[in-house]
Amino acid sequence: MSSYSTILVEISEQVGLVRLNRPQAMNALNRTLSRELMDALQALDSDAQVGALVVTGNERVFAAGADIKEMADASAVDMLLRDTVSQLDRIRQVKKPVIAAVSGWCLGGGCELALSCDMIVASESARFGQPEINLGVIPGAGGTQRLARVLGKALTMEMVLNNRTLSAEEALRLGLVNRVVPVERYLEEALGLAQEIAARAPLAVRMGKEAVNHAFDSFLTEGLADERRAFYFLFSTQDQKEGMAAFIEKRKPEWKGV
Ligand code: CO8
Repeated sequence: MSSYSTILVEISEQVGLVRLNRPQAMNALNRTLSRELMDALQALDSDAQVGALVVTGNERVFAAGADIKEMADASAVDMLLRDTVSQLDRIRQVKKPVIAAVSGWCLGGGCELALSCDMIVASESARFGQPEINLGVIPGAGGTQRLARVLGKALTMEMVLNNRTLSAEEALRLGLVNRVVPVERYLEEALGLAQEIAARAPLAVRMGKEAVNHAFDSFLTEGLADERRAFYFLFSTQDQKEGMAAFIEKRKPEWKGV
């Protein structure tokens, strides 16, 4: 497990902890990180000593989304062939409960990763958003589907179409997160919750997770596939090239609608 370059993994008291570790890039989910994260989660899932998993970033950022620099010049076909989204989708195969411990920015693919976990423990500084519209694209790893299921249509539209972000308190009130605690305690709180669940009857926990997920599963697979196709398609537009170049060059994009 020590051979990962973009994450840190540890196991303690029946809980497997994965820390996203690209602080210089705000934990942006590049291809290596996405693959390593899912490899680690699957390895922990099949480790008999582990009963629950926690995914976290650092105090300042959970993850600022997919790596814009890695995909700025990609064509739609490049995106389809790389299919990084399928990498992240592997989280749906994890059988043990996965808790996201979120502090600071939780944006784009980072927000989608947190939403793919079974529960979210947030620090007071957590901020959730889907800023893809600023880049000339849309969420690609489930944001449109999972946010709509929890928040409903009105607010999800604002988030996806106009980069409306949610504070930790709003996210708690709206049912997106389980708990909000001071920054100093968010990881400890998530680990504590994971330890409590890990000490419970393993098979009942597994079936419980599966059963709750079934409540959300109908049409999810279809919705995810539609969203993914639209996300990849947008890489054939000039606006995506402009939007991502503008982010990297730290300027305002000029949209052309082509
Ligand atoms: N990708 C690549 N590099 C990034 C990213 C990113 N998503 N976010 C930040 N960085 C880099 C910056 O370019 C900067 O690098 P450098 O020092 O070389 O200039 C460094 O991280 C620090 O960032 P900032 O200087 O911008 O830090 P600030 O504290 O001023 O701002 C923010 C922090 C608000 C998080 C800001 O960095 C930001 O807005 N980031 C981009 C957020 C975003 O647009 N996310 C959506 C990306 S698209 C996406 O996620 C689509 C998901 C589809 C599927 C996922 C598959 C994996």
